[in-house]
Amino acid sequence: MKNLTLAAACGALLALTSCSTTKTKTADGFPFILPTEKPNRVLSKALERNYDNYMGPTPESNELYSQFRYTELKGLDYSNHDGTITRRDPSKVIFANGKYYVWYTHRQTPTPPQGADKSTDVIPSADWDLSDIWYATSEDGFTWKEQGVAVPRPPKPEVGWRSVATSDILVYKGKYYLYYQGFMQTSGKRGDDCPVAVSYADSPDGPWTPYNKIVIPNGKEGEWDQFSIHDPYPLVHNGKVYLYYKSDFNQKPNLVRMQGLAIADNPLGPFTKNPTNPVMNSGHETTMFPFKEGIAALVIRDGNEHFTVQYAKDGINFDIAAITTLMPDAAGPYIPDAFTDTKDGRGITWGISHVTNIGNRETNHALLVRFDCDLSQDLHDPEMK
Ligand code: AAL
Repeated sequence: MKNLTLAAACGALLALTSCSTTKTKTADGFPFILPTEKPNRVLSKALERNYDNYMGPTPESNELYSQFRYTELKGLDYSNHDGTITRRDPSKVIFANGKYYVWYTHRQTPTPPQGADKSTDVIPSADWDLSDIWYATSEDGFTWKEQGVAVPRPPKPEVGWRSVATSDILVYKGKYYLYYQGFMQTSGKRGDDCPVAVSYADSPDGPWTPYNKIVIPNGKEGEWDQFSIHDPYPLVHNGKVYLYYKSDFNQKPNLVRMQGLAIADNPLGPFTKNPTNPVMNSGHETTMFPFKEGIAALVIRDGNEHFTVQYAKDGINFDIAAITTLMPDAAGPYIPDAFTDTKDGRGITWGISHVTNIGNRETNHALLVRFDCDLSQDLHDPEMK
């Protein structure tokens, strides 16, 4: 009896559905069901934009739209969250020797950050001051084993003597390159000023040899990137090393950060800055990945176009492809084709990012988390149900 009722209900539903799909147009010819192609009629500005400006007219059809999920990492000890230990600004995740690797800024100081005026040789000014680059490995991406220091800050006056922070990894012709911010003064004394340095190794476990030279120098006086080159982010594209970075017009106005590109034939340079820099008018930390024939980018936090995912066929001229929310800060995705010079980038589904502003004013620090998303050609489920 129950089955019969169910069958009858299904029949009625089918009849209703087929009835409504036969009548798919309104009086003015606009379909009831949102068409995947731009309708051939006069459209409002919002509808025009819906078809012209994004990678698809709906989240379902837009492979660069995703929501984000977060999971606490197991295995990294924060003791009592008193702000004396921080882990932040993770690199991309790579897979080598049967496990995942991530590098990050690690600070362990007697006190939490105290601001530039109170900082000393042992008291940090900012969360990333007096830091070294550490690394961790994992077999499943959720439980991580901290392996200790990869690149320590070198003795004065070498590049990065005050702090080495915010690293990212490049694997190129069987060698490993870690790029990072090399601070030569306390962050916050004038601004957050630093150039980019690099160390290299034959294995992801090191030992790392510092190149001891600046590889991405600050811009000339008056240029947008005069004071800081932050968040170096290398990929292999068009047979070259494409290294994206962030700078900030001397941090004025404060809520604007932009991103530029420097290109080299070899990981140790020389790098040539793209003449139309900055290539991104918004964002904070850099997060790019090969997508189809071009490069996609997560644009978080600062600027008019924050909380967007953008795309550039040539890796230089970026357009907004999707707008989203709750994006991972300083995301370091796992990108299987980051260094293969792919012409059909598949996208990303997870990585490590950081959460800042943990604790109160006195114990401020950051921690690493895992994010999951679906910015992938292979498995696109924007809501990740
Ligand atoms: C981060 C990054 C850079 C800045 C500081 C530490 O979010 O943009 O690394 O220098 O903040």
